[in-house]
Amino acid sequence: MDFIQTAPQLGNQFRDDRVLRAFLDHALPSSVRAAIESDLDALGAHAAQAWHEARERTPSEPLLTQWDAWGTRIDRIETTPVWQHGAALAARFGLVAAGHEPAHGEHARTDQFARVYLHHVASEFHTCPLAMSDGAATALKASGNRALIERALPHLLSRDAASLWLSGQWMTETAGGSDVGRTGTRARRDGDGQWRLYGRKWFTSAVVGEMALALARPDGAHDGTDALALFYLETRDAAGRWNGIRVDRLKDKLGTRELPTAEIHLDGARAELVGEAAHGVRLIAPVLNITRTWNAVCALATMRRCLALAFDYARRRQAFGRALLEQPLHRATLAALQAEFEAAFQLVFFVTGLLGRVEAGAAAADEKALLRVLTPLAKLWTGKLAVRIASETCEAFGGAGYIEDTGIPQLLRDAQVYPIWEGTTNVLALDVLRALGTNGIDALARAAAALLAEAGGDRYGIGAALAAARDWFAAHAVQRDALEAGARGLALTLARGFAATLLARHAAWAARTRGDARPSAALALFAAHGLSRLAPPTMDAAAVLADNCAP
Ligand code: MFK
Repeated sequence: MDFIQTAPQLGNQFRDDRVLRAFLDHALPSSVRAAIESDLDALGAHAAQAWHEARERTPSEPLLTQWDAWGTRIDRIETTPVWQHGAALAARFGLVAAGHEPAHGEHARTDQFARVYLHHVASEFHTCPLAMSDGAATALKASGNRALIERALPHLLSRDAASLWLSGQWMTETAGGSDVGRTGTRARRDGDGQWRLYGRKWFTSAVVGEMALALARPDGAHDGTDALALFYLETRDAAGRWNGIRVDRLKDKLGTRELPTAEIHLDGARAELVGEAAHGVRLIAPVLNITRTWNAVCALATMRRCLALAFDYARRRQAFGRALLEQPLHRATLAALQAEFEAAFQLVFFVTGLLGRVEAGAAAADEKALLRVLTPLAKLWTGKLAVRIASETCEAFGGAGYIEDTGIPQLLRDAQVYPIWEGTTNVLALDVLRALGTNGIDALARAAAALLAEAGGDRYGIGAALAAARDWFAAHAVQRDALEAGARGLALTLARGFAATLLARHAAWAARTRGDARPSAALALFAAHGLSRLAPPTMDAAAVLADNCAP
């Protein structure tokens, strides 16, 4: 009989997640921790079950049918079975609502994002429209538009699947991808004073949702970002007919294939202004920051799934006379990835805690500035890290990691969306510059110093790495091109350095309260791979190499 390798197994993804459990023990009051335990346990069980069930069925993808048999345009999108069950799970576990409910005060966002983190991989990226719905609820609250708040929030934050709404965030166009200021969609008032939208949106991930927030340029407004206005629209009328929306096609994507991302035309869609008839990017910024937080949490969830599978497999798989996990090089490889994950985990969940404090009105001014800068830092670093860990996971499985029905390649294909969605790494690095310039760099330095004091010392030169980044920022502040050219290195250094301060604090707590040496070991490994990613001066060399096509 030929040898048959046993497949990797996943246990309850809450019970098995030492890092999540210890973080929640550390960060939450015991009453909140106890109140959410059973929901997290159920989500952890569902995550494992969904993984194993997915291995046993043929993958399915959404389907767009544009015309019925008699020639009527219908634009019907059938979603996958997992998506059809998505609203029920989202409502039952409050995947959006928990972040907005007052029961757990400033801990609401930590509770919510622990749920999202456990559910994400099992959801087939149903978390994408949930993220945008959360962003829309947050932006509408911030707008103060009472009519829209009363109309949409009870649906967006519903715990009843029958009344739960999903929202889209319709920004991206053919000319305006990152440069949203090039938006071509027009907004025009008809004879009744009703705003109507006309134009093409090139990536709409939630056209199956009930509403959307969309940017458009009111007729007569000038070019550029600040003249754009933010509009609210519902996708269908009371009879279920499309509201002036045509679905041109679903995108053929590298990953996230269960997510029906569409190209659409707006052809007189009825819409309401959210605020003034300008400054729409400022009004939609809460959506950006919330979805970037979701992006970071979901990237973290992919890393955790990869590591859970890779470690389990390394215990099962024998090579050269012993389990892979007993092989020094394989063990060192996985441990280094685990260390990166543990540092990233501390950063992302620190951001969720800070968001909860800011929204609950419990935060000082410094904490608001810190949240503004840590949000893009967490998003950009975890996006890159998820791809790296997913790629290493494929390799850790050898040939099996390249075979579709193991489920491993999909983790890599899906992970590649994290650095792209919601702003690429470079766009986010430039956003970090925006945030650093408005008190962010000082807030970050003060917070890092306080965290290192709590950690009881700085054995790995974390303070020095952050100080060097701060000096680099100050030295380049007036050389805009040099500042931008080095922005990615600066951002990665700040993300790694600040994550290290958080991991140091957590490691000191874990050692003191439960004699757990693993977070300290993670910190040592993380720091050993270097905290600084500051770019050496490369402006001139980059300019020369830009001409690399000439013979
Ligand atoms: C499972 C994972 C969950 C995630 C799912 C998400 C799926 C969503 C799919 C998508 O929709 S992806 C499309 C996402 N597109 C982007 O993220 C756009 C990328 N481009 C940017 O982020 C640009 O930086 C931006 C368009 C926001 C601004 O570019 P500009 O034209 O240079 O604008 P400007 O003048 O710098 O900023 C305009 C205003 O917004 C300024 O405020 P004021 O009007 O008061 O001066 C900025 O300070 C403010 N602003 C910009 N970014 C901000 C912000 N405010 C707060 N937070 C921010 N992040």
